[in-house]
Amino acid sequence: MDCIFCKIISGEIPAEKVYEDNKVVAFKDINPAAPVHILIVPREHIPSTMELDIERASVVAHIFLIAKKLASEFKISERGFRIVNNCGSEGGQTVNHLHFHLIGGRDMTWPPG
Ligand code: D5M
Repeated sequence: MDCIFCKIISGEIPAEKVYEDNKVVAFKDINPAAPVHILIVPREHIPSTMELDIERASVVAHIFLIAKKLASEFKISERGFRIVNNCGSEGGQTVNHLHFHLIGGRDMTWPPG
């Protein structure tokens, strides 16, 4: 499958991995939007939130628990952070493999652009 995140998960292309288990992989974003910018992705190729179903939805809860753990490890838990999922072209999704951005280490603004 021609999916860049599947290739990172399999090790076919390099990435700075910061966590992995049997369900998810987390690695540093190649184009960081903040001092801490980590992507957390399911090992399974789910194209976007729109393809989630009840059988696979539990991976999202797992991703949030890993985000919490990484927020502590990367020392952004005390001041706060943002978890972002972009879905579809108007949502700003550029890689069609479900992923959550963990972003922190600076003040955020609202609404996002
Ligand atoms: O976010 C997709 C994100 O994926 C974007 O912030 C860049 C990042 N990206 C793309 N290619 C790579 C590689 N090879 N390593 C690490 N990070 C990568 P989206 O929500 O789809 O706009």
